[in-house]
Amino acid sequence: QRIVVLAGGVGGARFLRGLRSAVPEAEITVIGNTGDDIHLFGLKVCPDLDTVMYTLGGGINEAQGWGRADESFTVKEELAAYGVGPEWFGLGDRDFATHIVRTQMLAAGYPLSEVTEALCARWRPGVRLLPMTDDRVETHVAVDLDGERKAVHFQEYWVRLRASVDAHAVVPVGAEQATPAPGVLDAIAAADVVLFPPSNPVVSVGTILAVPGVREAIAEAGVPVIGLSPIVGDAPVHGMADKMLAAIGVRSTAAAVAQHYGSGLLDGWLVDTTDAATVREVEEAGIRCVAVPLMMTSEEATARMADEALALAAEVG
Ligand code: GDP
Ligand code: FO1
Ligand code: CA
Repeated sequence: QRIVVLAGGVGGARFLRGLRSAVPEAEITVIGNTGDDIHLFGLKVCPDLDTVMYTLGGGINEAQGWGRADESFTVKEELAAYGVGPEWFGLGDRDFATHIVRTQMLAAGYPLSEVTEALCARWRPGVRLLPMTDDRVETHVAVDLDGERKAVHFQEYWVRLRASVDAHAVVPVGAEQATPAPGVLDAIAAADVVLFPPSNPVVSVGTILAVPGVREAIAEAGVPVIGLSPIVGDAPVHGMADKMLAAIGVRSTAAAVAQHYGSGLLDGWLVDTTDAATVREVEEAGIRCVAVPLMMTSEEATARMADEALALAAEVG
């Protein structure tokens, strides 16, 4: 079985760990979001790709969901002693090594997809991890700061500002000119099923779908497309995804997110059991919908979610 998953960071990575254990024999290709990528201290940082790689490779800080386990911050402290920031983004010593290797390979001319493959040779995530594109795409968020409308990098909005101000627009800068990374369209065309994990619908899955050709390839593949809601009971399970949904005029409910993806893209949608009352609304929008427990409290619970998604795929397919 060939499974393609469009993944962001923490939500995508945790789901993938459950999927991998639910179907160990499946060939899983992950198309990772690179809109969160940022250049810091001259280094290229890819938070969502790294979160997937570390989580599946056993190197993640479990409590935090991102960054390395057993981390120290000596380099960051030394940079701060030189007055070199930003101080609001926490890069640890172990994590720094990843960004150094990545930046060195990029400077030598390797595309991000080959760099990611090289990094994964160490972590052996058990899935094929592809960046959505080798081109530079950076999500920017329009906000009002000091009485002025400004566009800030997504990480600045999310990490420095903690999404404390309203977002007026979310723009994946560069996406329109980007092309899918090698292997992305082929993986979609060869897939038996495409899954949208409980990732951020706007800045994770939405950004991947904004790369020209990806959405079309999914529609043309003619295989079941199944999503799992990141919204449970009118709020994101973690984080501030509601801020991003508000920016694009979508309510923070499981049903609204399903309708935002739309029946032209989605065949099936899983909502949490607490949202069972919304199943009808989703089905009336032409999307098959089932309510099952969607809290990723353990790998076993997450594997059950993956099984439910694949069962729904078999049903609609
Ligand atoms: P990010 O890049 O680190 O923000 O991660 P993703 O975009 O992959 O996923 C973020 C989304 O995961 C958030 O909007 C959360 O609501 C959702 N999420 C996190 N944990 C859970 C969970 O246990 N269950 C569900 N259904 N969603 C979750
Ligand atoms: N998230 C934070 O909230 N604060 C941080 O200092 C931070 C550092 C960081 C370093 C490396 C990395 O791969 C991820 C990191 N993240 C941090 C998470 C990252 O910003 C994610 O993109 C967001 O949480 C949302 O996707
Ligand atoms: Ca992300």
